[in-house]
Amino acid sequence: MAVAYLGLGSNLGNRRENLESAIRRLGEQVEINVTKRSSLYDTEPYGKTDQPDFMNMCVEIETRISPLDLLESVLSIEHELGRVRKEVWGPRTIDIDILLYEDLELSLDDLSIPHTQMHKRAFVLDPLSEIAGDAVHPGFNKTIETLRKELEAGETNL
Ligand code: PH2
Ligand code: MG
Ligand code: MG
Repeated sequence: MAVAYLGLGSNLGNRRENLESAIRRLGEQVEINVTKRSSLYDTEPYGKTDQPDFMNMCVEIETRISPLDLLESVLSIEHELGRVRKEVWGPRTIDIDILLYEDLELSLDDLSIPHTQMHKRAFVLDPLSEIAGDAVHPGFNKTIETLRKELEAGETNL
């Protein structure tokens, strides 16, 4: 079994319900078990700021499926939950990002692991450090808790 971490976010409709539905659907996939979940974080929109606040969280999963099959699975759950892709970084009912997959480093057109922006985003590192503080980011060779502290202190990892 591979251990992977996903970041979830919602800023349209009933945000909490959207996150709960996404987690339920993830767990319903035959080859995915949701093994840990962080608490929920109410966060200000990052990047494109003129949109509603987000609710963010992270989950740990155990899975036998490959990263690309996992991507397909999360995209289909986003689609089922009514996500419409109108603009990059725009408001969404649900966003599910693959953050880490074991200690894999992968860079494809549609999928990069670790997620290329995760170390710059408190809305990812805060919930992720709750459930995976000791997990090592293979690109930086630093733990999630270290990355979280560095971001908080304004030390940038570019
Ligand atoms: N997702 C984005 C862009 N900005 N801001 C917050 N607070 N939370 C998000 O999940 C988020 C964002 C693109 O995926
Ligand atoms: Mg995202
Ligand atoms: Mg996404």
